[in-house]
Amino acid sequence: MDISRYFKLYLILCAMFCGLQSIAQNAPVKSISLNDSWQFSKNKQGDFVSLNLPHTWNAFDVMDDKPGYYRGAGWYKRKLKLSPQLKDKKLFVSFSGANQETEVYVNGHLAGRHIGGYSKFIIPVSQFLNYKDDEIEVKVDNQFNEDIAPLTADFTFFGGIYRNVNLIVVPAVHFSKNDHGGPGVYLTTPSVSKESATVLVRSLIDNLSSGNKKITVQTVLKDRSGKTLTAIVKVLDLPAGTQQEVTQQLKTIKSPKLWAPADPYLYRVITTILDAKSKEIIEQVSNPLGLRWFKFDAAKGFFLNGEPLKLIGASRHQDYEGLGNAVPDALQVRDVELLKEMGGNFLRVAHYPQDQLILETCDRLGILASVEIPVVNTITESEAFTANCKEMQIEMIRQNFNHPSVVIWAYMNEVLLRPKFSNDKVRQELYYKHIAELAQTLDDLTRKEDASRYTMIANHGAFDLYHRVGLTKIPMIVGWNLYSGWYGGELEDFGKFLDQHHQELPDQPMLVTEYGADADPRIRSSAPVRFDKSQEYALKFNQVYLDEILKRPFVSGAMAWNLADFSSESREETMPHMNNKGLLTLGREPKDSYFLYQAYLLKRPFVKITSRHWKNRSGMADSLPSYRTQPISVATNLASAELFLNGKSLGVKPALSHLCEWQVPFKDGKNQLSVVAGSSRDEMEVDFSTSFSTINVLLGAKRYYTDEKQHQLWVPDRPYQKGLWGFIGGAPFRGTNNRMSYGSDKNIYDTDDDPVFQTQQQGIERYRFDVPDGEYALTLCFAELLGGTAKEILAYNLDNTQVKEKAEQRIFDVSVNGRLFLEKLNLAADYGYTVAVKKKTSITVQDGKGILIEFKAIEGKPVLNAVQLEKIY
Ligand code: GCB
Repeated sequence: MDISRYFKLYLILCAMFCGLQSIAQNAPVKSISLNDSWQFSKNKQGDFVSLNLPHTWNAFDVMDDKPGYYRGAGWYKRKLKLSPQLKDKKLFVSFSGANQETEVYVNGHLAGRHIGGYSKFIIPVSQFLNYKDDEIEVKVDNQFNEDIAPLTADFTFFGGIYRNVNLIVVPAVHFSKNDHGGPGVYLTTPSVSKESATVLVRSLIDNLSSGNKKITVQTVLKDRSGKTLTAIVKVLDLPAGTQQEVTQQLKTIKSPKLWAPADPYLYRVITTILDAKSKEIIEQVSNPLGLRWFKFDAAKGFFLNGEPLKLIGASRHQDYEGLGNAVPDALQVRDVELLKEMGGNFLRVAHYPQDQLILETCDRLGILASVEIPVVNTITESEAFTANCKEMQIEMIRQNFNHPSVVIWAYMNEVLLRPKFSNDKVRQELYYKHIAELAQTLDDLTRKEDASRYTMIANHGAFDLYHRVGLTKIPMIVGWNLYSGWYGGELEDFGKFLDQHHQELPDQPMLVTEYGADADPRIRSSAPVRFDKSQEYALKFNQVYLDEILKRPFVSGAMAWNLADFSSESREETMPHMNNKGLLTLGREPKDSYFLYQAYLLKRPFVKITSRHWKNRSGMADSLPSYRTQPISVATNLASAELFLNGKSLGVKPALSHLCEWQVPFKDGKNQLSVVAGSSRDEMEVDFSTSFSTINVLLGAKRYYTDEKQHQLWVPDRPYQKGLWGFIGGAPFRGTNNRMSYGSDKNIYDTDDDPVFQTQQQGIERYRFDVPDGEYALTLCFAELLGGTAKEILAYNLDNTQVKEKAEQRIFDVSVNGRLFLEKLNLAADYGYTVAVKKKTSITVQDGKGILIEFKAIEGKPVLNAVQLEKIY
């Protein structure tokens, strides 16, 4: 070969690529954040306050005791300082999300509106601008609208402009900003294998000018390091006022670097519009490109790039402690990082599309994902509802189309949870028919929009109903949200459900789209039971579920419900207004179960004391080991571990389903714990108090409660025993739902320490403390747990067999050491139902007599919910 010719060609190519690279670097700035300097008021004529976006008006009212939260309008306004030089450009305001109906006004003119709280929308504003003293006003309304999903759900519909807002400035010719919030450039990979990959780039280009334009569309493929691999150019005539679609096929990529969780290799595709003559850049869009292929197999599960891969991860809601859904970017990215650090490889973006950052981070970290629109629990049989659902689905698909992490588009969650028309079977059948039609419409639409991904519906465990209505067959994947051993049934029912229904639907790929148990980070138990909200029960629940999921190849994967605790305003329970099923707290502290997942999923050697946050403990000051001996569990992926207490071995324990457990005889004061497994270790200090100086006892409870705010430790009660303390007479209160084996799950008003008041000894006769002589402060805690206004049983409580509650008339006297302390106490009449009542007194204990509290019934049964004794001197 003529070497000089070869060299010449090399120089030409070099010049071309260098040119392309410099073009890419000179792309004009076109998107400017508009989050600052807003004014807000709930009333258009009212007093406005200054704030920055993102913002919600519900961050705090969702947490108060008053049922409900503000659902109505909010007004935002802001000045725009625009240079007159921008007059020849096209300006748009892009909202990443505002819940849920939005109207955008520019200088008093309605510029555009948007329906739906979870997708991006772009409003063209140029025609209303004066480039002098422009003002933008935005009305957002989160009131219930029967035509907009979600209608009801187990999460809070925070109102406001709660995601970022940007100003987009582009020339009259640009990638379409009028494609349902999508980027205007869409990548597909018709074929990918280890040997080669083909890539199609489809661009939508608008010419909003009054003249015809000749442009060049140039697409460049870059590798991870930024090196240009291939480039393609197309020249195009754009008649005035038209939109053109351009499809470019990139040169086949040989031996492509594949995208996978272990190495999420990302190429970049940079598409540029240039003036055909001057070569001046008009606009540029950059997209990530991950090359992978995948399939869901009904019998063998999920395959990525030809290899089986069990999908394990969690679902995510978008709110955060103290912020509602107005969460800064960094905290959102952190959520996906926490999922990755847990060893997860899948994120169910539930129950609605979330900020772009989430999927960007999934792309970058190698987390696969599903995304869904918020059709939850129920639908409205109206044309408008259907139209809105379709629009949401299109927005979701187009806006997130280029994320290689996405493998599933979903569109319904538990739509048959509480079917309407339960008193009219004929009408109900019609309702079911409409649900099936809506599902079919959304499924067809999704397959048309994107043939490269799978479709999915997530159902609750009522298999027969979903199957009969047709929802198990319409989507490509069926998702099951299963809570056996929580809302109803036993833990063992979970595996049975999977086997039985796989047999009934052998050709349908299956995911466990939800499973979980509430764990209040403040509650612990050495005798965990369903619905006690202890971290220990959640640990056990997750162990059973993970074991069952992992041993069945036909289960393509499973997503814990939920990555983090989240706001659900209408919930009561130990932490009212919250769903505590998170593996992380609302402030993203790991709970015990998070460590369990790490033990199941991480490849590197791992050992962690799961109850590491239970570091302040309290027990009984006696010689009985049962009250000083408390459990310690350790999560590990090694075969066994050895625990040391203050340097002394407590023995080696085998890891059973990734947990080793010890009963640890704590001593008063600091206890040093360390655990060793192979060459890995973990340690913690437990501060144990067995003193008589403070005793906080929960009556009728088998759980511990830590009140971090007041640094108080509450322990479960016990019957009186000489030399100690305890109740005499009565029985633990058991609420009227059959999920709880003790206590109530009602919200207790006027306190954040609901667990202190939610359990109770009913029919109590006496309470005795055999404490040494001295001065004491005694506090009795009460709440009437029976009666009050009947509330609707929340839909997500799948086990709806609530026994009708009967209020009890209850009047009693309480005396302390023979002196009347509370006379004719009538909790319901004096304070109201489920209200926290605390009565404090001081006592001088003399002559070794201790403290005797006596309860005398006048009507009904006396009760005591908790008792607190503090030694002053
Ligand atoms: C479900 C729902 C989810 C709830 C969850 C729960 O099945 O899909 O939205 O939050 O149960 O915790 O009850």
